[in-house]
Amino acid sequence: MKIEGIELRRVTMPLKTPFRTSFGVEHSRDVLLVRVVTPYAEGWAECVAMNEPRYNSEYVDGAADVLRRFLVPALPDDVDARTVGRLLAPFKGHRMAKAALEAALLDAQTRAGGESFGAFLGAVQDRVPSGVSVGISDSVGELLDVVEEFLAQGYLRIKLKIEPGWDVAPVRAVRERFGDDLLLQVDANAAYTLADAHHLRRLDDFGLLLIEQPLADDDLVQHADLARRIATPVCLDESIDSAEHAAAAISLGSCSVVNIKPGRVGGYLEARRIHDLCRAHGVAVWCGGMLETGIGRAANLALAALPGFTLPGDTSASDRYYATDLTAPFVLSDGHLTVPSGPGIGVDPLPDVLEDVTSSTEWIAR
Ligand code: OSB
Ligand code: MG
Repeated sequence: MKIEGIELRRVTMPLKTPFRTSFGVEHSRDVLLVRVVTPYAEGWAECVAMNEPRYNSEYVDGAADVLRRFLVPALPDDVDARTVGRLLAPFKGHRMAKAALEAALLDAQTRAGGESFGAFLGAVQDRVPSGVSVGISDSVGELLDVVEEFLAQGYLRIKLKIEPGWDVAPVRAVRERFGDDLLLQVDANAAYTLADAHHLRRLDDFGLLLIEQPLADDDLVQHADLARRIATPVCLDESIDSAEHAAAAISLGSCSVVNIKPGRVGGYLEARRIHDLCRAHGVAVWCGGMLETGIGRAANLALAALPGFTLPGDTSASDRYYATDLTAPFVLSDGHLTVPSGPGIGVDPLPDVLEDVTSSTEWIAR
């Protein structure tokens, strides 16, 4: 596939309500979009790096910088999207930036071939069950109202963000109010240490599906220790940034579930490798999110339709975060989202919306 040029476009997407986690509060999403232009088709992708390096070490200005200085120039004029991972491997880290470039090329290539991204990846479902990630609230009463509203919309699984001081009480309140049948899990974003093992064991009483990333991202050994001390299944997010990390985590017993985010692991093809590995080892996976617009959401839905995604993901509807999405909105139907079936990721940015939210564009000609 011949590349004519690549556009880096920054858009500012206001969030409907602030989203609070143990690492910070987001009020709006500053998104980097990558558009690749080829003679046959254009490809779009979304870089999931956030404004500040708090979730992991990447941040959006850094992603734009490494793309323009190193990653885009490393591509030959004629490239098969499936080789991009190997071509970019000499540059360490920067997985979110690499993932966006690879995804834009995969979109262009599958569009040109008239194939949907889901079909390309090996999707076996035409719709996927939706969960929702619920931020830290100011009070338990407020949290219960928020959860009630999401359940009324049809979400099939609730994930509560937790941190020290906001864990057992909100979990107990949600469990008591909405009953034992509610699929409920928590995400600590690395806010605890192994010294909290005793405290975290109190969550065992609430029948949680899993606890996501309780400890530091670089601590597979301590996660294995914790996993032996609590009954709630341990799921890893930040700790898994490649198939090699997933293999190590499985060998050590650090987790029994993995949250797969394509951006975090360097792309959809690496995400699929992690899926394949976990599936072979009987480790459940689900598709995480990074407050994506419709562009990233569409591609995530294709991935979440692979057979090993046996738990509902954070693949929520467009209106979870955005009053106006960049694409035609993804709407919940019976608690599910439909996997796009058109060529490539199956969605395009709406020109008027895109124009409105764009703060800058940069064209890198080849
Ligand atoms: O840890 O899963 C996470 C959002 C931003 C960064 C990290 C995380 C999250 C979420 C929300 O939990 C996922 C989503 O709804 O897109
Ligand atoms: Mg997480």
